[in-house]
Amino acid sequence: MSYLTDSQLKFWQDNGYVVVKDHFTQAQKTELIAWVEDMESRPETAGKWMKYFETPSTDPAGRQLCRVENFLQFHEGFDGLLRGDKIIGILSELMGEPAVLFKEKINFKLPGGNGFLPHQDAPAFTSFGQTYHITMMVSIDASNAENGCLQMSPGNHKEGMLPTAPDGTVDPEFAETLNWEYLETEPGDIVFFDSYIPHKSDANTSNRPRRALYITYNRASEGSYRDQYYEEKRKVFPPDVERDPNKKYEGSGVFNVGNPVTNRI
Ligand SMILES: O=C(O)CCC(=O)C(=O)O
Repeated sequence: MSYLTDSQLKFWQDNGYVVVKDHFTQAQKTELIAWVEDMESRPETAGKWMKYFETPSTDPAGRQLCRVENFLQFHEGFDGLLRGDKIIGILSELMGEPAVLFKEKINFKLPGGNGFLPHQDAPAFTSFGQTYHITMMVSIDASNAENGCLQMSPGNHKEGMLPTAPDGTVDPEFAETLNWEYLETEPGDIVFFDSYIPHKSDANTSNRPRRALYITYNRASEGSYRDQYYEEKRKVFPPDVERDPNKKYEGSGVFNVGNPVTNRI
């Protein structure tokens, strides 16, 4: 069974990403907003979903939610959808073999939320020996240049690891030489992208949230490491609520590549 058209599959091969427009029904889109708002409103709780915060560009003293991770085991709806047959089927078609969910997050990018430096995801996902991932971005709100939509460098997924800065992002001078395209989306659109495609985004300068799911999958043949990933992340880069005030959390390394989470030590 094929979920994607030949032209979508060709675009994927050539560019390292593909957009599936308006994948969800209106009822599903409404439900997705309610699920995202449910996760947003849940209190910071040690040992459960992981909430991360940033300092918004509009308020140097502010603390603003930028991300929730590790929530599938606490949310039946998200779990059923993101590990369900249809989504896994599409990911498996893109992978060319069975896929398994690796990790999940919601990026909130609320007004004033910061952008992401140019990066490839691959260096952040190598801890368990996996060699390849695909991330599915589900647009909850419309995204555009003003609110910090994704920007892709099409075709450069074929170049392997690009010159990298010490923080794991693409070397800034090299990044300047790449071709970048804004990828504007509507609610319910899906963008699938390869773990080697360079991407980045700007800050949200609008007065409305730019919320999106980022769900990452790997080849099932390379193992199922979601639980270990979050176990390790809790140790190395825990959410604020789990931080020991006497401990230093420097070297968040692969758990904080190119993203705006404030490292509150
Ligand atoms: O949410 C964004 O603007 C970009 C997210 C991103 O690049 C990432 O999570 O790797």
